[in-house]
Amino acid sequence: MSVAADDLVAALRGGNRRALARAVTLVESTRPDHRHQAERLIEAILPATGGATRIGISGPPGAGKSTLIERFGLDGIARGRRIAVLAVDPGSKRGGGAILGDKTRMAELGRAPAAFIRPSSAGVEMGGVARRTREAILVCEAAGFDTVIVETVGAGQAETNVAEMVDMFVLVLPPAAGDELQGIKRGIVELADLILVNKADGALLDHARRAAAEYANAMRLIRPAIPEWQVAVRAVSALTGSGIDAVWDDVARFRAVLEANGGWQHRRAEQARAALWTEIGDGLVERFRAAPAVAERLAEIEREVIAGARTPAAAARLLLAAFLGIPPLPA
Ligand SMILES: Nc1nc2c(ncn2[C@@H]2O[C@H](COP(=O)(O)OP(=O)(O)O)[C@@H](O)[C@H]2O)c(=O)[nH]1
Ligand SMILES: [Mg+2]
Repeated sequence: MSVAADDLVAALRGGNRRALARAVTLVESTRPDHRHQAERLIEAILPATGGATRIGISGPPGAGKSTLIERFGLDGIARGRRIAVLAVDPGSKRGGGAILGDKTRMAELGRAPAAFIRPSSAGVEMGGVARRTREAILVCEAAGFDTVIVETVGAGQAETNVAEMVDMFVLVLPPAAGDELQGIKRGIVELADLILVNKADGALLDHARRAAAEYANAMRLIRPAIPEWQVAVRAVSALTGSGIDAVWDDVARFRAVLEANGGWQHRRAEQARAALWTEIGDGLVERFRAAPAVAERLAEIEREVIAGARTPAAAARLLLAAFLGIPPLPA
């Protein structure tokens, strides 16, 4: 590595915040020369990574995720934790504004020397976001953060992707009962290791408690992903802080259970395997699109498929054969 790159690694390992910010910017960049530097950087820091508890926080917009992360983060700092927060937003259009608002909301946590908050810049397709976030987690770990929180801004695929890169997936829900709850897919609930029904304060207190009881009942009917871990459901208030500090105990218990049964390492190993195949898939598609033999026919064949003149399967066989320079496989 170059001297400048060595310096960046050393400063990062020393916990220097500007170096950390620069390193995250580097792994977020899509410029090919930056991409190359980022890969060298990750390689150099790899032995210093893996130590943090990686927590994903998802839930519908407005549930109070950012407010909760700030409260949770400040409680963690009081317990001696060092907290990094990464916000992930695959929605390129409305992203910026939402994240900007979040940043302002986490103002107190953002000022704490033991915290680092990074809103992701919007405008990149999902595959790119997943890789950037995985690498940003590693960078935060190398800088000495023992807790990395990934907040998803926006819904849908982002949540599944985040669940696949963290140790513990926490769902934050508004104080509304099951069928009132829109935009939350059952599949997402099934990914949760912990469910927090937020806004258990003031006029919403009873709603939140009732919703938490309903979710707890529903979760008991789902076969737990980890037999030793019954998904906990709590009514909390990010505003008053009620119940938030106890979440740190849940995190510790969860980690202890998974470390005892091998689940912790197993989850990470499976995530690494899945990430490998994602990278292979993305890399192949990129080369496929760029190959002249494909590029010159792609638009036309795509049109034929759209028009129903060719089946997707036959078109894919044709293009793959062109890519590989071999005769098309028979159907
Ligand atoms: N009453 C109440 N309001 C909350 C609580 N947590 C967040 N809010 C409010 O809910 C709104 C959305 O919060 P935000 O943290 O931005 O939600 P996010 O979109 O999930 O990140 C804001 O107006 C918050 O002040 C809570 O515990 N109680
Ligand atoms: Mg938010």
